[in-house]
Amino acid sequence: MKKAFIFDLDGVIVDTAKYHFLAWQNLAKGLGISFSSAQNEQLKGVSRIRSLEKILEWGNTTISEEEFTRLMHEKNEEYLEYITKMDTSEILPDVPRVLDYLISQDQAIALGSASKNARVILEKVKLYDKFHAIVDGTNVSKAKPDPEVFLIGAQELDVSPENCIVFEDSVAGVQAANVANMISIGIGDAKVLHEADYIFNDFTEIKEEFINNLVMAKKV
Ligand code: B16
Ligand code: MG
Repeated sequence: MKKAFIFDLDGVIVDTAKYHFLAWQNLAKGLGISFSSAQNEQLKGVSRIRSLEKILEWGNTTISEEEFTRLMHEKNEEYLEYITKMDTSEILPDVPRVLDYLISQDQAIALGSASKNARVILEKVKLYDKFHAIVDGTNVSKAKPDPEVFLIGAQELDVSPENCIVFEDSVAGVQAANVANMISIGIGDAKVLHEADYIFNDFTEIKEEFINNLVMAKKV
């Protein structure tokens, strides 16, 4: 049986949240807004536009449309400086093992990320070639929890949604997978990701037997 395994990027394959945080923090500082790492948690899986809107809301600040566009560009320029230095050492534990096992089992693999920089990051960490389809922030018009990003991935792989399995670290991403009628696997804190069908701290806990069962499983 062929299933499609759809991976989120930030927080699942690599931890780019720390670079987003550095760049957003600098931007917030320039606006006189203080911004904590707890607040950064709320930006995970959230689009670039929505992230800036949230930071402005937290700081009770309004800016012009031109300033908004300029700041988003500036933030991304700084973020790009960090990610161009990334290499394979930044891949989260056991992600290559799981990807290679899926490939050995002839399963379909897609990326489903909100990031417009996803392709650059996958190239930097040398995982680009492992994906049969890449759906990212440049392909979608609706942000998670809307299921668009995962539904496009399923379509590109020609696999029906109920035969898709999504790995996600964000609440919005887990919700998007559930709305799409896909099996959702939360990667991270079980208290935060309790809406997922299965939850693991990281990929070191995901064994081949579990993957084999997923290949045979049906979403109920
Ligand atoms: P960019 P994911 C998301 O990636 C990040 O978690 C989120 O913090 C970021 O704002 C968003 O991508 C957009 O990223 O500015 O690079 O387009 O978790 O969906 O892989
Ligand atoms: Mg994520």
